[in-house]
Amino acid sequence: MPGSSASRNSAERIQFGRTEEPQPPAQFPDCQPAVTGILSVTSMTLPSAFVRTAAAITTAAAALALGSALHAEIPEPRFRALTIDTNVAIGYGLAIADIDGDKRPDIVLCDKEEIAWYQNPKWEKHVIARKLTALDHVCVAAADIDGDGKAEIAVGAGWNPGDTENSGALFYLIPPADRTQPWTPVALPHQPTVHRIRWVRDWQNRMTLISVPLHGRGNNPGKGEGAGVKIQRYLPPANPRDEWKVEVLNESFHKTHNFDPVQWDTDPAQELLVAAKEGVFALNWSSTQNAYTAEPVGSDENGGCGEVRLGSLGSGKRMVAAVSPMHGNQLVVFTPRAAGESGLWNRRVLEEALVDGHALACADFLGLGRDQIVVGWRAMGKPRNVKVGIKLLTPLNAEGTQWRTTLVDDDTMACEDLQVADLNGDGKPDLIAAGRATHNLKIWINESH
Ligand SMILES: [Ca+2]
Ligand SMILES: [Ca+2]
Ligand SMILES: [Ca+2]
Ligand SMILES: [Ca+2]
Repeated sequence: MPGSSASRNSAERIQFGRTEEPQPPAQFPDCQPAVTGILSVTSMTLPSAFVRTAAAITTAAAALALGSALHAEIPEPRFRALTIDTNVAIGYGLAIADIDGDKRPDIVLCDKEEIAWYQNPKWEKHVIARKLTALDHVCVAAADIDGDGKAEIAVGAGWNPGDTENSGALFYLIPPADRTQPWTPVALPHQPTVHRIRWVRDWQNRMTLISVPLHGRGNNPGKGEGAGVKIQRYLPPANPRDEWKVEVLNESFHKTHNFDPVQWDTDPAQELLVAAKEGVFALNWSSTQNAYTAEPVGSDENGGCGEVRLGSLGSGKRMVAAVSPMHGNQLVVFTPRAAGESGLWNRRVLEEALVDGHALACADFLGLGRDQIVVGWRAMGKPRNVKVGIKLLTPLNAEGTQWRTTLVDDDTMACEDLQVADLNGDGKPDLIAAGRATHNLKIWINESH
């Protein structure tokens, strides 16, 4: 039942307090494709795993057969795909937030040379910034930081991962009264290779901007050795044109490709799960040490991790999903040690045939009371006959020891980034993704029962 699953889902969310995008209060009319995009609507029960190697096919088939035998009651997901934009240059980053204050979540896209938002429910595109730097834009953060119901936006740009001295840029965008018109950029101090930013709630209930660059200053970008990456917090002043206070939270990791603001403990501040060459770590403020501590969660096996998201296996049990290594082939899930045991979490490989895994989310699309994992890959630099797409992995038990793989997208999405949000207000999480080689922005409305 959608209603009971939604309540179960929100109970989980409150328990873990995981970062949630603003949710609309009531169901919206059906989401519609933008008139500018090529309409691509499919409704299907999705086939089993897309895999390219015989070994992987065998593994997936065996897992599916096992899952079918033991858990025939777990439904397959159903999605209705809509293409929102077919002219995306690279589609570096997505953020979902209500930009215009109508309580419907909108889609913000950070593309190579523009920042745009797509207005729910018709998805009209509004370009609000162009070419903030000569180099590409690379990331975007959007959330309502002042409580007026309309999201504030920050952008990372100046992208050149090969220049670990002089690249990078960071901007706060001041909105005009009409938020469909161009916003005014305010440059903030930055580290080289700014790569991922998010608005994160701190221990004083303030929304602060967290920046996680990819490399430490002066690092060899291939090896990721030398100075650690400076993970920074920016405190917005009342007037965004005034000086922003900047704090370094951690500078001990390398190749920190992504992070997830999460609720890791019982205090109201959000903690950060960071994916790095060294593994996965939970950054948490320690009042006794008066500093940020880094709790090791996931190992550096296979070259560490490049994507990370917190999920739930239900009944208060957490899981951490990750792509290993950066731009990697493996989808892994870390689950906590048994009570009383210390050390790194248990590591389980769910997929080994990803080609350039680059996007990840955990959400309960099926209303199971435990999350599924969505992973997208882009096959950058590979021949076009190497397929791209998105898979959804369903834990078939509460221990996370058996999984079923479902193909959500078969070769139409070279997934650069993906996000989950309930776009149409029906209580079921939907999927949003942006593609590089496929030059598209798509949503998948969740029609699972
Ligand atoms: Ca809106
Ligand atoms: Ca606001
Ligand atoms: Ca906390
Ligand atoms: Ca929905």
